[in-house]
Amino acid sequence: MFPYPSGEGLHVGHVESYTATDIISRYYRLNGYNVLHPQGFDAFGLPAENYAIKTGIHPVETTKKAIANFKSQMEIVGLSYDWSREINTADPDYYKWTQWIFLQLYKKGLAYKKKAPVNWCENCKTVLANEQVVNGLCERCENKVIQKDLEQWFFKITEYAEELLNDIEKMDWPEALKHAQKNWIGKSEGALIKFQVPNSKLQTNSNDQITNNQNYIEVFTTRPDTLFGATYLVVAPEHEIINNLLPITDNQEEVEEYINISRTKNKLERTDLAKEKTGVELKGVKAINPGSKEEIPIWIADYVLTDYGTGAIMAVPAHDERDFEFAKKYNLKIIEVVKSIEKLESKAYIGEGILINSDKFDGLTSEEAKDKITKFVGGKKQTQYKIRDWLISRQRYWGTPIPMIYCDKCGLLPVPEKDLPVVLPDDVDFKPTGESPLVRSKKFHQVKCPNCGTPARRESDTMDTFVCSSWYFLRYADPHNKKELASKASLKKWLPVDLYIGGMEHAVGHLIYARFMTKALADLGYFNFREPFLKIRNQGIILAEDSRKMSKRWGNVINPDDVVKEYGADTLRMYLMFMGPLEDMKPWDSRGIVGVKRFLDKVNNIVANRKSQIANRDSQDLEKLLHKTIMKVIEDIENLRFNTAISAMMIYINHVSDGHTSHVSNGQVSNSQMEKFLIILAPFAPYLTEELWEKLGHKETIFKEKWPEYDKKLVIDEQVTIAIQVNGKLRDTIEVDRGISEEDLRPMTYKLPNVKKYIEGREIKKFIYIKDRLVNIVV
Ligand code: ANZ
Ligand code: ZN
Repeated sequence: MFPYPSGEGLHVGHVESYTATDIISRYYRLNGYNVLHPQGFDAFGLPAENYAIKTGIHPVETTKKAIANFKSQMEIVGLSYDWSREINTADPDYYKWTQWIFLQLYKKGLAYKKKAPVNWCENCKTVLANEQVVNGLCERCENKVIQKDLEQWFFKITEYAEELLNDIEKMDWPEALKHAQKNWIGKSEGALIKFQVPNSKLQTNSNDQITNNQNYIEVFTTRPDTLFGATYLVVAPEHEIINNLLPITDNQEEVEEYINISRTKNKLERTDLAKEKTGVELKGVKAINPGSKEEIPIWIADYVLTDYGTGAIMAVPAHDERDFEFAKKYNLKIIEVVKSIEKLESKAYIGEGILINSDKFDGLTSEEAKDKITKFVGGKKQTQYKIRDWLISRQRYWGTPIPMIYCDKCGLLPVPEKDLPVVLPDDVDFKPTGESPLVRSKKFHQVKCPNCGTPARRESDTMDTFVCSSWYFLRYADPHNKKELASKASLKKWLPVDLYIGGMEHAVGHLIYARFMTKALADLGYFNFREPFLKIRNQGIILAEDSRKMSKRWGNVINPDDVVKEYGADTLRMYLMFMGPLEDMKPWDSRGIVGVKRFLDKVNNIVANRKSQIANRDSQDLEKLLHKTIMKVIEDIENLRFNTAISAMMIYINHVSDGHTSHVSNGQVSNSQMEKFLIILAPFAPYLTEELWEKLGHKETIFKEKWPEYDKKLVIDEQVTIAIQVNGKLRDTIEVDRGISEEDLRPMTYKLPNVKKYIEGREIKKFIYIKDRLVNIVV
């Protein structure tokens, strides 16, 4: 995942994931593959703009500086990127295509403008996508997010909800990521059911201006089987029908006051299960339960959301927790309609079961009743998703301008493709006011209508930066193409992405947007694949030495530059890979880094200090260990288990340098053995291995070598260790020749003192032998 080029520079988390893909890339190149390992910069965004507001330095300047710094840091840690394919989302040559994509989506009806209640951050003075609201707070500044009714641009991601859901299982992704996406998409199957609101005033109202004077309320329910237990209706405070009902309620003022208060609350405050529910009854108006034909009251409550289902629910307090709590508080009727096994008095029974108090449906199971009751009342089946269309417009400066024009005569018009890019002006006062700063750039804002030529206005909102990053991987295939986003041939050659590594924080933002974009562009005919990332791995967060999150506030941030200065880039790379499994959260440990440094020093010493004349005597033990090491490193790299690959290489070097259990000593390692070892170490430690390669007399770079093969015969152990159990309990182990027969093994096990103790004087009932692995003696 490409970085946002912040002024802070690269942090160790970046280096962790970038080293992982660097090792993979170098490994596959050494194995003869063509590897595309690109890098670029997600350069638009709020931090640069906020910094500009504070200091007056233009985001173009700060971004340029930050990118230069990032690149030099990336070079220093030895990341083998193809810089000829570098991209920058804030570059007009790039965002021309972001705008072009917008236009294609617009033409397909996948981009639209609509007035809707949206998330608004009063501090950032902009709207936010749902994915950018975390626990009711702005992801950026952690201020409270409120709802506002605003005209905004959306991408119709909901049109792909079902496919986005279904394709998840086909991917090689971490389970946690799959789970997060499924929940975010949030599919529910249920029914739409209409409740009549008979009221003479409404029905005789022939005022044509009221277009929504329907006399029913439609609800979405996942439990139509509980219809006979629906003792009241609840509509969201924003529901349109309130306009129709308000004139005929007896408590208008009270209702209006309630609606006003609920406007100040955000989604989390409204739906949090732990919060006490509030509501107000529309007094004097009733609805008819279409099952029982009973009159039931209508309430307004803000725990019902306007943008889910129909914005109205049938409340079944006996079987829904929120409804139960609400009914208890306001003394509303509770009718049990699903028989529960347990007797629940202070709680709703939310499970399914056998129907009761449901007239002719009594005795049916919930499952059967769902369909039957829906049919009986003329309802219809409905699938509902939690995911909302993606709100992509922002009232900020530092982003891709939305390529649309407003003409008083011709209305809303797309900028003709030949006029792209719509370039971001630089004569702008960026102070946020709630309106896009672009409005204040006359040269930008005032244009001629592309249709009739009269003065018109440009759209002044910019796009969410997640639009820029929703397609960037495609551009790597053909980054300098002036005519197309990327040529079809290049897309076919390089995409989809084989391996994508980044943080889990992008689970439901970036990764859903990129999937949507891929599917939409595939449908527009640009390529055949429908998923952008075949394999994803999330790197774990690296904590500070004190096991807290690294933060300026705690003063515990590890700066990669400092580590490189003190220990070298190879040590930093290898330490980050050695700390633990890539996906684990793990704390920094200064002693660990010293250990890695010592290992690299040993490798250096072995090559630098050896005498060439003794160097050509191979030792058989060492040769076998080398082949085993090569095999292990291959398996581990391919499975992204870099830490255990490094352990295996450390074991080998300990043997070579006579550090450990082995009788093999330094002088016995041959040149050819050392060369093979250097090649397998090279993806991890490119600097040192390149240097030592030269010391061994080579003129070409080590990265043009071929990955060494291992000999299958040499990696098989002749000795195996067999575990000996007595009655299933491990009592001893024994080292024997591979393939030993039961007859040979049996007497040997009986003599082992730890086994003898447990079998002496007892009858041996069974001797179970699993070849080369385990014996279980049953006495
Ligand atoms: C009656 C009922 C009876 C319900 C029962 C549940 C249990 P999921 O699974 O999340 O889709 N609901 C529908 N629209 C809503 C809205 N806009 N705001 C808040 N709640 C809403 O949940 C679907 C259920 O959530 C629906 O089924 C509805 O309550 C409620 F024993 O209808 B149920
Ligand atoms: Zn016009």
